[in-house]
Amino acid sequence: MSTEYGADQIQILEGLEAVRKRPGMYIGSTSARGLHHLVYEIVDNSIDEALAGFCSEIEVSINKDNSITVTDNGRGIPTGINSKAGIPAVEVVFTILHAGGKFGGGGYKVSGGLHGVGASVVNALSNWLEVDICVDGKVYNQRYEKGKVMYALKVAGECDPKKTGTKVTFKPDESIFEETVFDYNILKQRLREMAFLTKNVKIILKDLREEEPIVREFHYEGGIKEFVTYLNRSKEGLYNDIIYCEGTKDQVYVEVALQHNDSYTESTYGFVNNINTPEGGTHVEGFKRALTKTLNDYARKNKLLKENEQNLSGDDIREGLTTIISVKIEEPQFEGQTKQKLGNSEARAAVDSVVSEQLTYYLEQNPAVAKIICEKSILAQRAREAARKAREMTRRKTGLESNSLPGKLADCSDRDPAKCEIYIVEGDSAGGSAKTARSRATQAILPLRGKILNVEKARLDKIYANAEIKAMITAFGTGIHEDFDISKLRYHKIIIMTDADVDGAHISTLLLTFLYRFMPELIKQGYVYLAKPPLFKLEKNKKVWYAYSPEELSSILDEVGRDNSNKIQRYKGLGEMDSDQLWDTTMDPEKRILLRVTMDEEASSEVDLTFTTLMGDKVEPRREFIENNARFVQNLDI
Ligand code: TSJ
Repeated sequence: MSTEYGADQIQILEGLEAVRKRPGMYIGSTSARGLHHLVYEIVDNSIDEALAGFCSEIEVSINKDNSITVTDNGRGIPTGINSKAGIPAVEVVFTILHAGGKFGGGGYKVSGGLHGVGASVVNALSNWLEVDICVDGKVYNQRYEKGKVMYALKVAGECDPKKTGTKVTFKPDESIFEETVFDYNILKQRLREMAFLTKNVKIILKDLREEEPIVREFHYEGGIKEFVTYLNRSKEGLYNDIIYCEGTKDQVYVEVALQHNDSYTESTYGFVNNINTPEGGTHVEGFKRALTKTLNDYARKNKLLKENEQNLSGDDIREGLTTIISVKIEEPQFEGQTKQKLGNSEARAAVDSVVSEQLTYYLEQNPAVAKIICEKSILAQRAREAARKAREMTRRKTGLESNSLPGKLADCSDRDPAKCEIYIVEGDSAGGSAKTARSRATQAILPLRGKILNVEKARLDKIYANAEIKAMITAFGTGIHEDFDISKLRYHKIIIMTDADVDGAHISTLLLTFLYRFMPELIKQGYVYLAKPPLFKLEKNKKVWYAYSPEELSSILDEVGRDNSNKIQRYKGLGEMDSDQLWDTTMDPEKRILLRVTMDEEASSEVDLTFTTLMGDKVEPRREFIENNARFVQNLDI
């Protein structure tokens, strides 16, 4: 069969061989992340078809054998012979490296995975891949194994002559990927994002591995406007509109949606060709410039800002603002260490121009909303000024920079941060037990009293005045914001230890929120942990077992026998344990369970949401969070 293919085909195989030899070069990694990228690479092709105006529905199925099927109702990948390669265009797509997009003409390639490499890479890294194209009432089919053509493109059946579309099924090669099981939640999150970014396309995700298949549909007619609504869903909007700007300039298509909410944090998310840019870049810069200038011009013109008053800063205007900036650009240039920052200067100018023009118009048409935004920004400006003063005071008074440590801290004696740990403990009584239990040389204890301030609900001046927060900042030694210096960190393990109940979980989240907002580097570099106290104690014949979950208790009971001599205690709080028990179960580095808190950079908008969801006032999303909260804490480190 393959004798039909001449020298070209040999070259082609060499191309895909290179992909198999060095998969990381083409998909970033062969971990779970790389595995999921395969799906995005395929789906991106259907998204392009939707952007071109020919596709309205995309279905992604996770099959029982962990293969993936992507189906769309687009025009179908062209089956005719590609004049340059002398083989059907579809075969070019799957067997020639870096092919894609431009062949066949008319295709406007804008979306693209992180590495923009396309279907041939997925083919090379799949045990097998099959494509079915429905066009003119016929189904064209071809199969590949590890990138090699199994047979020439053939007509394999008939389909509804009124319908067209493409179906691709592939099974990732287990000898290449370390992880071969698809994670429904990861795909769900990314496909939802894709649906927000591509209005009018319906994306259906099916998990057929379950007894009862899971089916989710993502379809947002409002596109990124609905994305902003979704991100603000656990907060209160300051006005009803989602402000929306759209336009094309210098061949850059720009879409921006924004709304202020009642929180004090800024959430600005940039996307380029549907890919998240966590490090921002020119598109985000263009937006910020336009927003700051337009708002100041409006405030001056309408006397909301008096002549003797200072201009509003960008930070003031973006306090509590959620923004999505989405640009589509033919040849994006990515910069920075991780290539996640947009570099094209025409994107800066395009976003600036589209937003300046349309936001000016919007403010003029909607003076009530304009007034709310200006007043909110002026308040932020005042608070920021007050905070600066408070911070300077704090710095002097408590010696944020000197080494006068908080009075409540029981410090350790060792001075090597790599060996030192600090336990942040809820309540004085548990703090007392922990101080008795600890290993003095390397374990420091900081007991916190009462309710921890929710930094999502407070302005900076109040935050800096808070005693518990001041104590943490001084104990860690790093300083915050512009003063932050991770090399000054005094402990390489910051361990949050709270009761194993709902209140304890709430306190942990408040503490994590503080760390995430004020010292994200600590989380990013893996210095933050949650202690895991046991839930049950089982005593039997003078022997003691501790269980950290109901399942564990049950399996211990199975082992020792379920009879009347079992004495089971359910721990409601750390306070119920004496110091020996606390040491044995939760603090002894040899036996304890620590959960490292991690942050997935790629999922930054979701992490953000996780915090605000839990912290916001609205009850419904909070429940949803508690149900899903497992994904936040990972890496069991025993
Ligand atoms: F490439 C691929 F295999 F990854 C793939 C491509 C996978 C899936 C599920 C769908 C697609 C795909 C490709 N869907 N729709 C298209 N459309 C084209 O390739 C196409 C069709 C017609 C024309 C034309 O100019 O007539 C141009 C293009 C790019």
